Amino acid sequence: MCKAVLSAVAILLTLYVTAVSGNYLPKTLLECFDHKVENSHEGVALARDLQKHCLDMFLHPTIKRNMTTDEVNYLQSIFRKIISESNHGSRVKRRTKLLEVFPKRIRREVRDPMSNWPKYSAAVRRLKFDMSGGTGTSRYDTIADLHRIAVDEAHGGPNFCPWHRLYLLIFETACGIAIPFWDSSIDFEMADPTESKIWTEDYFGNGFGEVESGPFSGFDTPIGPLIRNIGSDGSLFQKTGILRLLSKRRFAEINVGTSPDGDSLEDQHGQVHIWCDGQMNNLERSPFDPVFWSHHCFVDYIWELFRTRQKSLGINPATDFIPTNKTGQSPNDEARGITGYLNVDGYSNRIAKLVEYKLTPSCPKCSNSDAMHCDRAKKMCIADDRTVNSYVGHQEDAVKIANKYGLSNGNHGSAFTLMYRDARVRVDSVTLVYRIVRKTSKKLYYGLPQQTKKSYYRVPYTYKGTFQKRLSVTKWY
Ligand SMILES: [Cu+2]
Repeated sequence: MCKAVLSAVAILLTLYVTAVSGNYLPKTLLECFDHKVENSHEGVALARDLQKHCLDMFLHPTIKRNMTTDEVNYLQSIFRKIISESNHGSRVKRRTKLLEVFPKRIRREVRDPMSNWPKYSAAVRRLKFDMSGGTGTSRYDTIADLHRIAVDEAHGGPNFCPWHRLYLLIFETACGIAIPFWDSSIDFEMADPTESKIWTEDYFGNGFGEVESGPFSGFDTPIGPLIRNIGSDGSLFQKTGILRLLSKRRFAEINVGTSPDGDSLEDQHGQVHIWCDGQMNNLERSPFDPVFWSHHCFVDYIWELFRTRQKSLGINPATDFIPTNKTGQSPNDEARGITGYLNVDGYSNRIAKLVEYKLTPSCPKCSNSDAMHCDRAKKMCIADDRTVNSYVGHQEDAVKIANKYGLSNGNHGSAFTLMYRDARVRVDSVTLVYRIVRKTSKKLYYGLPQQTKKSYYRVPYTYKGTFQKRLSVTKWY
């Protein structure tokens, strides 16, 4: 009780001091409001979701929790499965029966009817709500948390590809079914990729606002409900960019920091994270959006195409290392968080052999997919428009969140760095809306502890007129 009073006083004091000193909003919160809403043209409902998302990010401090023994044991059991599976090929025949751990991992494009998307996505949902560990953390969340632990050792250097290759195997083993990859260059070819059928209940669920349709609806994450804001910034994979990578010979030429032209697989992949936004645009927490697995599976697919080409050029990809002084990124360092594995295993042909990739759909058939078609002029498969807008509005009470978590400043992890702005993303000058949103956000923030639901909902509507006007006149491409 006393604590509650003290913290309430502390909050009021903070508000008073910031008001007097002229810093109206905490910087992180202001930046989030500004950036998200500036880049959003989907109307009031989305703006409200985004404002709430900013509050969530602000109010949830990063929990540096340690894994429980049960969680560690669970992960260990998965590692052991993969180890025995990868030993399979090198052992004598009599062990064959014993080691039928996993049916062949055949990975296909999400929208290829053979990809088993319905089965796979159901398995993901099962894992998300699998609380059998009894620790209050679902099996999905335990695996997703590994990424936060390995942020430094798995990004910004040569270990990006090998670490994520092992990471995909872990998730896939837990699901018990091959991960379908998302070739986002199929969507990039559309006039407006945010209209792709992939953002419907048949595939990833809605791309704007909190995810409330499809197999991942209602997913909660450590930084609030699962949310997306597709096409606001960044870029999807582009065929020209992929071909550029595939024309290189050595790993160092496609690696971030060592590629001579500043182009790398990791940078290109980061653009897609930014494009999806929400949890996907949070370096530590991105695996909490299941889109992560299919996106990273495509990154791994590109790497495998690269490796295959290397072999044809007489280069062994399993030993094509780059010297690095980055902590935990050397080939013989342990793969961070993946006990029993070294980074070198991620490069190995033994691990690569566990997976078989089917080529991404191509013309004229485009795998007979119901979500893409062959453009005969361009000679490439292009994603279909969804026929209905899958966005479902959502209303949440900011007061509840504030009361539950208290107004503490939170550190929510660094974002994927922005390399360049793609001309096709929906960014144009929104000075007027921007100014109004700043004002309403300020009100929203100040009002948090006492504000009634009614006045909270009134806030976004104050700029409704402006938004609708802009929607009718704005074309982003
Ligand atoms: Cu990552």
